[in-house]
Amino acid sequence: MEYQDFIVPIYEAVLDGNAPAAKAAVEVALLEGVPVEVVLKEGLINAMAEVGRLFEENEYFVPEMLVSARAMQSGLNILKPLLAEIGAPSAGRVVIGTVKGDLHDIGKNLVGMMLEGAGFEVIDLGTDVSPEKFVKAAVDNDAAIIGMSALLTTTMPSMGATIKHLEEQGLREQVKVMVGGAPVTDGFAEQIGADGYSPDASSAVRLAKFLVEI
Ligand code: B12
Repeated sequence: MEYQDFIVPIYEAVLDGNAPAAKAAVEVALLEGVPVEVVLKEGLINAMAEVGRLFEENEYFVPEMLVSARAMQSGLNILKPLLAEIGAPSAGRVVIGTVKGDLHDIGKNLVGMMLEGAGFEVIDLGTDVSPEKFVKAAVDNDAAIIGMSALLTTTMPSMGATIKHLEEQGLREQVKVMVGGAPVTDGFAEQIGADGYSPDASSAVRLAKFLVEI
């Protein structure tokens, strides 16, 4: 059998949002000797790219995207230790979190999973993340991007505070900042000096790739 015969079931399980099938298909592919990078790129990453496309075409909605992202994650969890071993190149590290005072994390999680699906290493700080914590995590992990999510108009200013804190630490040039969440707009992103805004998880992947120039 060809590699492709083991890749198709992975791809389809992710598109179907079937996490147990995705996990099983990844295990079979590895047992059959398909290289880890091929499983990752041609199976999981390509499938998530297709999910992103379907979402943009209004064929998939947030619930479908969430179950697909979870299926991708269950396959990725098996690959992670193996990828670390072979030192597969990552697209870059992204520190992501929901800003201080804000506990909404569904959109942030989706963005994080889509970024992982696109080959980024994601360090998820969770919710209620202070500017200091964002900046410290970016430094500690040598991150290329900080991604902040806010769902409340009252917590949006914390995004600006994080950018200020980056500037104060003399790190603004080293780290790109992208922002999102339902109340956030392009204009707001520009006003606080962020490097980019995107309205949903699939365009967040495009934005992240643009910011790290890949
Ligand atoms: C679910 C929900 C909750 C849940 C959150 C559960 C959880 N684990 O997240 C619970 C019940 C806990 C909750 C609590 C509250 N909520 Co609430 N909540 C919502 C609701 C219904 C949906 C949010 C959601 O998950 N959407 C689905 C996801 C997929 O969409 P998304 O978050 O926008 O994310 C997408 C994009 O924005 C983007 N994106 C998101 N993050 C990022 C980050 C980056 C870097 C990028 C590039 C892109 C990006 O990509 C995502 C995927 O496509 C919204 C209503 C709404 N329409 O938004 C209200 C809403 C956000 N909540 C609201 C309020 C007021 C509250 C409370 C204050 C209520 C209260 N009085 O207690 C509390 C606040 C708690 C707190 N401190 O955070 C208001 C906010 C009003 C305002 N203008 O500020 C809203 C708008 C409801 C309303 N119409 O009044 N809430």
